[in-house]
Parts: sequence; structure tokens; C-alpha cells
Amino acid sequence: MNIEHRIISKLTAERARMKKLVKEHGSFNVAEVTVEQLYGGIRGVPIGVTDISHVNQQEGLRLRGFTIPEVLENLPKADGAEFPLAGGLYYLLMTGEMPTKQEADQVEIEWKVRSNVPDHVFKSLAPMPAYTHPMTLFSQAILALQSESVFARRFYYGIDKEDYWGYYLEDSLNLTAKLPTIIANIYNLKYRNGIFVQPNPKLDWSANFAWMIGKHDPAYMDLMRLFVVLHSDHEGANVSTHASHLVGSALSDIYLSCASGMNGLAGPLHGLANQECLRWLLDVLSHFKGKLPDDEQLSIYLHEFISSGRLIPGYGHAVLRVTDPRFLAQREFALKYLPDDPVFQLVEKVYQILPGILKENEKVKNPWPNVDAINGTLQHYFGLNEMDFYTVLFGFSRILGITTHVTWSRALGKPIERPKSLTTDILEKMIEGE
Ligand code: HAX
Repeated sequence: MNIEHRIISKLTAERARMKKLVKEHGSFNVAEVTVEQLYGGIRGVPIGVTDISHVNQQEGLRLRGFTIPEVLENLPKADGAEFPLAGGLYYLLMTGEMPTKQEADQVEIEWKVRSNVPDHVFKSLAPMPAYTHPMTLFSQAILALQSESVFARRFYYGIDKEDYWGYYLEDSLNLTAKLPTIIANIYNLKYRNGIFVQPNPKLDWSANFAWMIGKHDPAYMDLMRLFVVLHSDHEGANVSTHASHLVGSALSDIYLSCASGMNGLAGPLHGLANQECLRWLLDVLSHFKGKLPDDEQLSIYLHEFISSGRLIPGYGHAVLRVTDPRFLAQREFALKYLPDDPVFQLVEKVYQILPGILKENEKVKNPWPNVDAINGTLQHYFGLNEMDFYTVLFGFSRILGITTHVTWSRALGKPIERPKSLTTDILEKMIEGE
């Protein structure tokens, strides 16, 4: 069954499930909001419901109910590859069902058919100054593609609201199909004298990105397959997914929604963190003149670094309270492919020593590494040294999750998001009991 038919087969039941909850338990109080939360980024307050993924404090991410090891084991693999086809991952995210190899291949084929990127997209990027951040180019490319939105065109002529989701899915398949060509050629525009490379029809979605930037090593292609799975989704309320969801709730199409999400991902407190991690590791190595410090030297260095009020990139998490399973999956890859790489050896040493040091500060809620503590190290090993591109790789993967959230919200008929803000005056009066 293809994605569309599988969604149709579940839609009636999923809509009924939601309607029943609202009808029978509409006034059930899920959470209260404190003043601290109002001023503190609404931290921890549930703001929506999604079945696509969930992050549990103790075990980390589950995609459609599957843990990361389960997803990596059960998703169909590209022929001869160790890691999954992104087509199968998209099937899982969109439908909630683990696909067969045939279903995963079907999505890959669908993507190839839809992969052509119209000329005007790259023409709109070419005149940008050479120092433009690649995330700006990425967001700009997605926005330039909005001219092709099937939903926007059909909406103009009028569509039954029950059918919105089908056009969102159509746009999602079209946008995701073009992503490898878009990001690879943004890379080529910035770092390879603007050469334009066409996708290789024999390769799958994730591997094609590697191919188009001139990296033909099968191990790097597998790294990209792993990277895509690990970065594809992380609940519905992180900045990029929530931004896209919010914009989509105004019936802005997938292109407008995803460009908003990518603008959020480009922030240093969100997706930009991965470039900071590698920069930090290289700085530490350079401080020790390229040699791996011993435990004592590293411990002194880390203590001094933290005492100067600085954060160690790649450590801590707003939700997780254990080592991020996405870190562990990448560590396993590194142990197999780059055990002797000096940057990876430093990652290992920091992992042994830093949690103990962070625990000395009671305020640190999670002393363990997150996904970003290692992903740049892997890219660096395979020669992708342009750190400002790492967030684009994150966005490339994350759009698989984002388009799923936005499409399902239309399928379930969710309304425009419109929370409430207060004035300081009103808040003070509420506290005084007026
Ligand atoms: N190094 C040093 N101190 C840290 C720390 C770290 N990595 N992580 C947390 N702390 C400190 C905080 O600064 C805070 O101290 P103050 O109260 O004095 O300001 C204290 O511990 C409590 O923080 P927390 O409640 O444990 O952490 P938050 O939920 O506020 O923030 C962050 C979570 C991930 C933002 C934070 O741990 C951090 O900045 N880490 C480094 C940056 C990073 O790795 N970001 C990527 C996160 C993964 C992700 O979402 N990518 O998109």
C-alpha cells in the first residue's frame, strides 16, 4: 500500500478517536501554567498532541512508538547498506506502520519521479553574496519552490476541507523529493565553485546527497542514512516543528510552513548547536597542540572552562535525563569506522569525564551528551569540514518529520493555533486575586 492509501485506511478511526476525546473529556484539565512557565518559554506545558514521535526523559526518542535501536533494526535497508532507506522512514512517520522493503522502495521511486528542481530555484540563490549562511539559502530555496504548491493553487479554486490533507501530502512528497538536489547544490554553490550535479538514479534519497557533493564512499552514504533517521523528528513542540505547525495551522502550504521551521532551526539555541560542538572539540585539541589530553589534563581544562561561565556544547537537554540514544547510535558507527580518529577519541574521553564534572553542579539537570556531541565529528572525519553546513543537514532530515506533523494536522482537521497572551498588569491583578 502506498502512503496515501495507508493514511486513508486509518483516517476515519483517527478522526473518530480525536473527536471522542474532545466530546467526552473536553473539559479534562491536562495542565496548569505557572507564572514561571509563562516567562520561561512555556517549558514543560503540553501545547498539542502528536502520535508521530515522543521524547521520554529516561529513554529518549521514539518514532511512531519505536525506539531508535528498533527503528534502525526494523526499517528496510538499501541493498548492501547497513542503515535504512529514508523512503521507509518517511512511510513509518507518515503512516505509523513499519514498511515492507517494497513499500520503502515505492517511496524512493516516487521521490525520484518528483525530484526535478525548477530552474528558478537555483537562479534565485546564485546572486546571493558568497558569505550568505547556507541555512538562509536553504530557507530561500524552499520559499522559491512555493510557486509550485498544489495546495495553494487548488485552494484558490476551492476545495472541501476534508480533502486539504491530500494536497498537503502531495506538496510534502514534492518538496521532500527535491531536498537532496537542493541541499547538495547549495553545498556545491558555496564550496565547489557552483558546479551543478544531477542525482544518480541508482542511489537512494540519503545516499544521493553524498553523491551530488562528490562523496562516493559507501561508508559516508551509510552515515547519511543513519544521520537522516536520527534527525528526522523530535516531538511536536521543539522550535522548528512547532514553528512549521503554527504557520501550517493558518493553512499556509507546506513550503511556507517548512521555510518558517528552517528559520527557527537556524538559531544558535536550536539547530546551529551542532556546528558549535565540533568547533569546541577542535579548539580543545588545538589547546593541547593536537595531542589527546590525559584524564587529569582534560578534567582541569573542563573545570576551568565551566568556571568561566561557559556551556559545553553537546551536553545537557531540556527533556532528556540520560545519554541521548541518538548519540549512542552515532558512537557505535564511529567505533566501527573511525576508532582511531583523534576528534572521536576526544569525544570518548569527554564522555568518560564530563558527566561527573557536570554532576558537581546541582543545577545541571542532565549531565549526559545529546545528539550534537558527536554528529559533527563524523562529518569531519569524512571530509565535510564546512561546519556552517551542518544545520542544513539537520534541516534536510527534520523536514521529513515536519511535513508529517503538518499533513496529519490537516488530516485531523486541526484548527488555527491561537493561544492567549496577557499583559503584566492583568497578570499582577490575577495574582492579587482581583
Ligand atoms: N555546560 C555547562 N553548564 C550547563 C550545561 C552544559 N552543557 N547544560 C546545562 N548547564 C547549566 C545551565 O547553564 C544552567 O545553569 P544556570 O542556572 O546557572 O544558568 C543549569 O545547568 C541548568 O540547566 P538545565 O536546566 O540542565 O538545562 P536547560 O534545560 O535550561 O537547557 C540545554 C538545556 C540543552 C539548552 C543546555 O543544556 C545547553 O545549553 N547545552 C549546551 C548546548 C547544546 O548542546 N545544545 C543542543 C541541544 C540539543 C538540541 O536540541 N539540538 O537541536
